[in-house]
Amino acid sequence: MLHAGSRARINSPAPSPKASGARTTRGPASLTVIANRLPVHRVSTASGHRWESSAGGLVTAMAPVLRKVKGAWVGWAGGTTKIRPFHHEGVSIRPVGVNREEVEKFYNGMSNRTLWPLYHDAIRTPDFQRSWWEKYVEVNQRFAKAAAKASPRGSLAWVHDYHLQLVPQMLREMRPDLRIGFFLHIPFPPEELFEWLPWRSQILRGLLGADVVGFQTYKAAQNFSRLCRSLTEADGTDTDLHYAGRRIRCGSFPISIDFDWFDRRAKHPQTRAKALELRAKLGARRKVMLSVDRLDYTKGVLRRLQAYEELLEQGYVHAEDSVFVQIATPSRETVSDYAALRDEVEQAVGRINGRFSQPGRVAVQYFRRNLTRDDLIAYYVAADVMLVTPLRDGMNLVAKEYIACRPDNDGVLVLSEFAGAAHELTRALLVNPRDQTSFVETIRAALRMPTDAARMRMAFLRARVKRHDVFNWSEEFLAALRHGRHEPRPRSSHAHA
Ligand code: ADQ
Repeated sequence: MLHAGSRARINSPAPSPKASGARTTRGPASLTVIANRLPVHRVSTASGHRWESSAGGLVTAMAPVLRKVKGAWVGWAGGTTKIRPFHHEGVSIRPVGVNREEVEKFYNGMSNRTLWPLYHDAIRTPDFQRSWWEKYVEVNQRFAKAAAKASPRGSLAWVHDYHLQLVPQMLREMRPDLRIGFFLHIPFPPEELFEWLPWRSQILRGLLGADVVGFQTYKAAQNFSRLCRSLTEADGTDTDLHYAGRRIRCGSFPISIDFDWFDRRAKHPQTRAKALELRAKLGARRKVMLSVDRLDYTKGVLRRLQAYEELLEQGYVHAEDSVFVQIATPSRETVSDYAALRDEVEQAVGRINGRFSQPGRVAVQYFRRNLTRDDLIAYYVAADVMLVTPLRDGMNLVAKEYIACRPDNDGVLVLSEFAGAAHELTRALLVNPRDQTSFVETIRAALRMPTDAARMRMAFLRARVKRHDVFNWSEEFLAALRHGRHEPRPRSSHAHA
């Protein structure tokens, strides 16, 4: 998903050869992507500004397909100034205007204070405000209108994420000739949580406007289908619903990364040199543990720090022989829960360092900033153990990026059971981050894992992510959308990573 600002400053990865090669040649006749954010961001220059491609999985996956079919991308540019449609690298960019009040109510309010926490196990209590909902409806209507205008007759429209759940139905009413797909990047909650939503049936009906509704996991698809059967007139099975005289396919389409691109960058001599330099700075003989997250309460940063503090407290690790590097991207800082989280994290880092750091040996290295792709990859290459331990996450691409950056099959991934990625990456060390005792034990096991065992696990993980990369993901979704067919993978088929 493209969060405002979350990836705007990182370098765009140059697409791997697959992106422009044979695997994307079977493109659709024409495609419109509808996502909250545009795939470009504005960069100021001496003579004004220019548009640059944003980084991130969705842009990497969709840009080559869109270029090929001369498709369009409907989205918000991030500010409140009016921007005219333009072309960028062969893609028609169709900006949707969002004014200040709408940013507050549609984006910060309904999207990020109602839907985001509700869909993430209500880790923070969601707030329900009618005025936010009204703006959500209005802005969704605007996106639908822009998509209707941008889409040629009989073409495909692919709507993304929780900000735009009403768009499929709205677009269908305006343009019944389109085939409409929807993909949710975040979890879809179980019935007992979703039912809190005052606008629950409107949201379900909005999604049922699509021909294909895709989720990160089979469980999420199942939650959706069950809710549709109990709260709307839809009937059918977990993967095949009938509603308003139409057939709607639901299924899991786990998103992935451009594996080859990360793999190549990780092997590059410059990256290797940068990683060595990092290791030398961190302490060449120290074990390096790494976490990379948006600073979001779903990512479990505090629990991870607590587990690390216990490791230090118990004397299982010492600042002389190990270091934990936490890289955190500032995110949604105008929302109060996020500002509070930042304070709590920074206090915890200060407390741990105050207790356990040694002269020249800081226990927790904390960086609250965006890194360039190359710097981020150097950290992935430098880290002995990667801790990806969200309390709930749709997928989590960081876990897959770390795997792609371990061409020598070394390194150990500790992964939360509550990340969508855990359904595929079963050879990681899986952990329940709320169970501090086993969390501490799992980190110890990761630090002490014999090299052969670690290599075997990593080889399996790499094979899985290489086989199922982001191009594979978009092809599968578009094939289902074009042909109305999707062979859902049973959970067990995700398990042979
Ligand atoms: P996010 O919640 O943003 O995405 P994630 O999947 O981990 O989470 O993606 C984060 C991306 O930002 C990664 O590509 C990572 O490399 C990058 N990033 C993080 N911190 C960074 C930093 N400090 N500097 C530079 N880059 C940084 C949502 C859902 C996820 C789902 C994705 C895609 O919440 O569950 O995997 O969409 O569907």
